[in-house]
Amino acid sequence: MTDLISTDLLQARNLVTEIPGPKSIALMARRTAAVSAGVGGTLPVFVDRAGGGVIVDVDGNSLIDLGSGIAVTTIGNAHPAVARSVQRQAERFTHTCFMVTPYEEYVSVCEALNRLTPGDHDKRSALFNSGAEAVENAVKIARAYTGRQAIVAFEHGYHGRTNLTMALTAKNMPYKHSFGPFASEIYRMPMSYPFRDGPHGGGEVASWAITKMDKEIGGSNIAAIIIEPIQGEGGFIVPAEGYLPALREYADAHGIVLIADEIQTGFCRTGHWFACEHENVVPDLITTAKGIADGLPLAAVTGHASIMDAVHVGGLGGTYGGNPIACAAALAVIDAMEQENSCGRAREIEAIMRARLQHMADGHPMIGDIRGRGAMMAIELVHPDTLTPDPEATGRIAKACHHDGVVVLTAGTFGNVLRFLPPLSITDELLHEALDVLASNL
Ligand code: PLZ
Repeated sequence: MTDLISTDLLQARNLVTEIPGPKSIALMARRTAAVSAGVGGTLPVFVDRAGGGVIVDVDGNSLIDLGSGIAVTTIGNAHPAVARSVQRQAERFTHTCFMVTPYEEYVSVCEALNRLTPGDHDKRSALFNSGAEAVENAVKIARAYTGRQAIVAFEHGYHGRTNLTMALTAKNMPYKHSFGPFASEIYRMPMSYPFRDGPHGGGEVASWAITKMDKEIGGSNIAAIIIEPIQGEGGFIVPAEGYLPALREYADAHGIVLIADEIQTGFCRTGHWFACEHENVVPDLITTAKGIADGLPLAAVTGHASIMDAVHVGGLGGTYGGNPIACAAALAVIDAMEQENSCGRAREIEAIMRARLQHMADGHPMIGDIRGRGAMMAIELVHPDTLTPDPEATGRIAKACHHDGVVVLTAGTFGNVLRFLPPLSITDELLHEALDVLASNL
């Protein structure tokens, strides 16, 4: 683990002021005066540096990072290989626009995506700037290929904040409220949610979703089914075994493009390169972003050559899509993930977290469910012995962890899920310490 972290960044939780400290408070006042109030905020501290398993704020407080910037800095923030690759690229050229004068780095990222994503069929990729933009393009591609319009999304799903992706996203607050009208031809289907459906609910939910698709839309009108193999913002909902394969089967039977949105789950986060591998589901298209480039803005759509090439020439693009610096970062990330066995590390983290969370649940009946895969784990908080969500306790515990120097995030349709997305570069010691802090705040 020699080259994973800048060596001068102490890997310890260390609070030298109250959270937030005076410098963060002063910056927060400037933020309030300068930044739109519409931009939300989780922690009141401003960052100076980050790497390994810590975020150091401007007051010198070192916080343990269980958020990875929402599943982005998977191999570790400011990973030295990424920093070097970005610097080298920035010195050569920062931008030409791939559509005007192309460059090798874009092609290399596409080659890597075509190789690493599930399925050994002939594939093509296209690069974009954000997750939402990749999702929008996947929908455009599926519509062009099928000549159909209807898009199926799911309860609790999250796909972004642009107009089309807001329509695909399930939750009103804060994502959609007052922002309509939304794009048409989007249909929302029941999602398998084992904690709430009961242990045998998976098959029933799948057949109900399929019946509804068939009766309410008609299979031959559906261009695409888009699903997160593990729902991220929705609360790390892992569908019951068999649910995703049932959708795959229905899509095959009706010529529907199955899109796996792996923007949050992709790139070793769940212990495989992509979460649909846990159930051997091969999607037709896959959207990626976040973990692909350690924080540089990059996203992609990858899939069957026949689908990806169905779009007319010039139909896909954008000024910055596949920016050379972002591509240089992605190539360093992919190389590091292969060399460092990141998928294996995600599984180690899962083993540690699952055991610790289970132990906490044994003593705290408010923990109704422990779920997730790899370094993507969560607990769902309810009023003891019921399914009634407890978002107040969730918010209170998250705040207490922040105050004690641990970055945790919340999620879920009901706001009652604490989710943990540590960078894979976190040490076991720091991970345990963060979990100690969590346990002390339950
Ligand atoms: N699809 C599965 O998780 C982004 C959202 C943070 P962008 N999730 C974090 C917030 O509150 O805005 C996400 C995702 C899945 C699509 C997206 C959208 O990716 O890069 O944020 O556009």
